[in-house]
Amino acid sequence: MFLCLSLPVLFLCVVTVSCSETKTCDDAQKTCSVIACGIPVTNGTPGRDGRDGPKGEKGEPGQGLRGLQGPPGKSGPPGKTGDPGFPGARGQKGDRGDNSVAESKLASLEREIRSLRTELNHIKKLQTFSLGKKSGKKLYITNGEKMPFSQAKALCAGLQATVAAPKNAEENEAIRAVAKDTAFLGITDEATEGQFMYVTGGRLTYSNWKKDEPNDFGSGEDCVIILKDGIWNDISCAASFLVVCEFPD
Ligand code: MFU
Ligand code: CA
Ligand code: CA
Repeated sequence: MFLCLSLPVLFLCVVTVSCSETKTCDDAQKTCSVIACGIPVTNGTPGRDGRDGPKGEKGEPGQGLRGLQGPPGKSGPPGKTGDPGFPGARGQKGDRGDNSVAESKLASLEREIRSLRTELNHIKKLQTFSLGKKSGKKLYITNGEKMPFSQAKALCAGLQATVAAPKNAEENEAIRAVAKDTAFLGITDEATEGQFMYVTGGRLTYSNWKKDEPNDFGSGEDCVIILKDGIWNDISCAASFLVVCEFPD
C-alpha cells in the first residue's frame, strides 16, 4: 500500500529535475504531463539564500589531552560578622525558689532557743535557791574582795548592778548577812558635804548611823560602810572594803 502511494511522488521529482535543463516545452510535454506550456524562457538568476537552519546539537568534547585538576586554592579571608539575630521568644515562668534549707535551719534554731530558755530558767531557779533569794526581794551578792569605792562601783556596774543601799531595816539586814564583814554601801556625800545621797540618785529615806556618825573625820569622809553589826559609819572613799552589789527584783 505504502509503495503504491509513494511511487507517483518519486516520479514527480524525476520530472522536475529533467525540467531544469534547457529544452522545448513540447519535448517536456512528451514525457511530463504536469508541466504547462507557454513562451520559451531562459532560467532566471538564482534565488536568495534560504534562512539559517536550526542550531545543531552540541558537539563532543575535543580530543586533545587534558591536564590533571590542580589542588584547591587557599581559602579566602573570613567574612564580616553578621548582624545579631532577633531575640528569642520569652520563656515559661520559672519554678518557685527553694527556701527549704533556710526554713529547716530556722526551725532548728527555734528549737534550740526554746531548749536554751528552758535550761536558763532552770539555772536561774537553782541560783536563787542557792543564794537564798526570796521572790519579790532584791538580790545581794559579794565576791569577798576588798577594794576602794571607785572600784566597787565599777565592779557592780559591770554586772548590770549597783552598790547595795538599804531602803529599810529588812534590806539592811539582808546586806549585812551577805557581807559578813564591813562593806561599802551605795551612798555618798561627795556632791554636797553632809548631804548623803544614793549613788542611784535621791536623798536618803532610811539610815542606820552609829552613834556620833557621820563625822567627816580627818581630811574628810564621803563614803559609807555597814559594820559587822549592821550599823553605819562615814569613811574615806579611798579606803578598801568589801562590796555588795544589788540586783533589781
Ligand atoms: C571615828 C570614825 C571615823 C574613823 C575613825 C578611826 O572617828 O568616825 O570614820 O573610823 O573613828 C573618830
Ligand atoms: Ca563627808
Ligand atoms: Ca566617820
